[in-house]
Amino acid sequence: MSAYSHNSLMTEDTATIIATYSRLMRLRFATGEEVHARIKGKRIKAVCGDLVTAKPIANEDDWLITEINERKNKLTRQNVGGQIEVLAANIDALIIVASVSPLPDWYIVDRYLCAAELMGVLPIIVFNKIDLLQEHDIKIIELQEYQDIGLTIIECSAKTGEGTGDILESLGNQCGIIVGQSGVGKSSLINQLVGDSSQRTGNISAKSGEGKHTTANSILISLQEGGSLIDSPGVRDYAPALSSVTDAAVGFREIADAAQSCRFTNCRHLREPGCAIKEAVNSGSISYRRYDSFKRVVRLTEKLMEKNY
Ligand SMILES: Nc1nc2c(ncn2[C@@H]2O[C@H](COP(=O)(O)OP(=O)(O)O)[C@@H](O)[C@H]2O)c(=O)[nH]1
Ligand SMILES: [Mg+2]
Ligand SMILES: [Zn+2]
Repeated sequence: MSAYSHNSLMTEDTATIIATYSRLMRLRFATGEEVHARIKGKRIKAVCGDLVTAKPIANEDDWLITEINERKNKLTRQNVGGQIEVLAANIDALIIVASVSPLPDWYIVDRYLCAAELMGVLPIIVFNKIDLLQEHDIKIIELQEYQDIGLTIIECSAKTGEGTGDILESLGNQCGIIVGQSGVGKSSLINQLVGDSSQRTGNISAKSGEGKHTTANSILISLQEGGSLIDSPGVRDYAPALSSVTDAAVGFREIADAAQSCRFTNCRHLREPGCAIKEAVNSGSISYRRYDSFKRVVRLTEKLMEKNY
């Protein structure tokens, strides 16, 4: 699409980032028109979901992003070097996918949950590939634990379509990002939910500066139902970027709730006397696995803080 078709005045306009490539981004204007754009300066990085201000570049099809508008929120992670990376912005729901195969890493599910709680967005746990289950009414203890703390669980199959409509129903007209281990079926779920083949994952590519076609790192797809979905880049070992150890407790809702009864207001729920969390774990009202997961997040955060200070 040519830059000239967008508007004859060639002025600045606001658009949403709907795909990111190594250096290029795809923007969609409110009119529905889409263009490719570059960003000014190397240090600012726009992500899917960002609202940006962009202007046309004279004699070029590409636009130039001049500003990233203030973000309502952002999903971040800390990478192995301890640096904080933004994965997506302005999201309403975190759709956390685990599957029958590869086997779930529940610690990763807990870390995404932790991020969702801290962002204050709706977490939706999706258990995919149920078509691979031998017995249909098998009870998965971890899913039961999540249900017990009030989380939404959707069991589905991207292959047969079973249960996938429930994801759309939970999402409504909001923007959700699909996250989870590689191979659990995130892209397959998006394809299943979108239906329209022209919008399918992997079909969105762009010419890079060298003229080569590159596949998007991350894409945002609008659903006919009114919501939108972001297919997140594969992250091997997700760790939330927490600013303090106390953030970890906020990220585990049942721990945050029970912490009101700890003897010390600054209790870290590790070795402190009068800790209501340890009592709850001993009595079985808080899952030992979730508590273990919480402690791992605390240790991760401590490591990150050592690296950054
Ligand atoms: N049996 C079965 N296979 C699935 C299902 N969803 C995805 N797959 C397969 O799992 C593999 C990984 O899927 P993909 O969508 O690329 O996972 P992603 O890495 O999370 O995006 C592919 O071979 C899919 O065909 C499902 O519901 N049932
Ligand atoms: Mg994928
Ligand atoms: Zn405590």
